Amino acid sequence: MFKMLIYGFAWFWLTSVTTLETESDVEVRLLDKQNASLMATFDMFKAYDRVKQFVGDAIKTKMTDIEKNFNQQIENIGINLTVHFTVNLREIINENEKTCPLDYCLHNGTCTVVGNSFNCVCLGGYNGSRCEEKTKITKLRPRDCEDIMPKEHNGIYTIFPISNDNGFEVYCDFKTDNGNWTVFQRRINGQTDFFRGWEAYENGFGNLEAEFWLGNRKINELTSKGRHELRVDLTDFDGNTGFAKYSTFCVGNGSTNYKLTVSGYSGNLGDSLPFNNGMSFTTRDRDNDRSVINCANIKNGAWWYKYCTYVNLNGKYLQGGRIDGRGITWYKWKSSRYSVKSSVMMLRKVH
Ligand SMILES: [Ca+2]
Repeated sequence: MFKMLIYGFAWFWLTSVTTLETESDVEVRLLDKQNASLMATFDMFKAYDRVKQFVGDAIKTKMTDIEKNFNQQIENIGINLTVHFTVNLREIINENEKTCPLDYCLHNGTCTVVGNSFNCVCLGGYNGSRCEEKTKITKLRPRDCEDIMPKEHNGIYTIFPISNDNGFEVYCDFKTDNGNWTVFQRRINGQTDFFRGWEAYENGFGNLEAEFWLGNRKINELTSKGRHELRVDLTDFDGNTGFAKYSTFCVGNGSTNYKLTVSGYSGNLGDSLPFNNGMSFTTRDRDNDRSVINCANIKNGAWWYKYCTYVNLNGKYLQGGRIDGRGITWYKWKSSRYSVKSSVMMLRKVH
């Protein structure tokens, strides 16, 4: 019926638009060129978007100077009216009053008018343009440095090894040798005392940004699941550098006195570490080595001493590479009497 009226009276003046009590109807009064009136009632329960826009404009501008626009709209309505009734009148009115439709934002979200559209600010736990989606809660708990994202900067990150729900901080190296290394020892200037007892080595000490020992308990946690490799980087006082990698590296738990498992050498420092393979950790106050004396005291450090060692990276920091058997040494690189300038030990999961 409506369609017929539109084509039959295409040159009517539109004189007023009135909203009826039922939200789905709009009453439109038309006049032809002889001022004969016609009242048309639109079923607006689901109005076509362009009708919605047009009627909104009509209300807002109080029916002035819209004849031309109306005629164009009428043609469009005539074609699409039965197909595209999608918006109820309440929304039309709300838009013209510049307020949000009732319950536009779901789950108690807050709605604001932005230009010709609406914006929802959702409560915690919801997102989406109308707060319709429940936010997926994903726990970001990296197990090691490999899980850290993004990997832009070397530095301190909190990780959560499988056996540790509380997590702890480590220094991650994302640059060296394809990255993803967890650094567990660093010597650079001798400002941190490494001649310490069992408890200190068990729990760790020092500054992760500078000199430190991460701690045997944490090293055990980091190497207890899956296979890991070890990398050691050394620098002498002339600026020469060298490295050693071991494709298998594991430190046992406290019941083994943090026993070392290491094998699979590559690098240019020389293969000096396997001598310590299978040994427990020894500190100056806990002698687990095979020597009649305590190697930690002789070597001024703490290590997986046997009787005693070819590698002593927790030894005494000696300025200028001074010749001293208690220093930070790697036998096959600089003998056991040259103390290096810097030492870094780090581990990484092997896939
Ligand atoms: Ca001993």
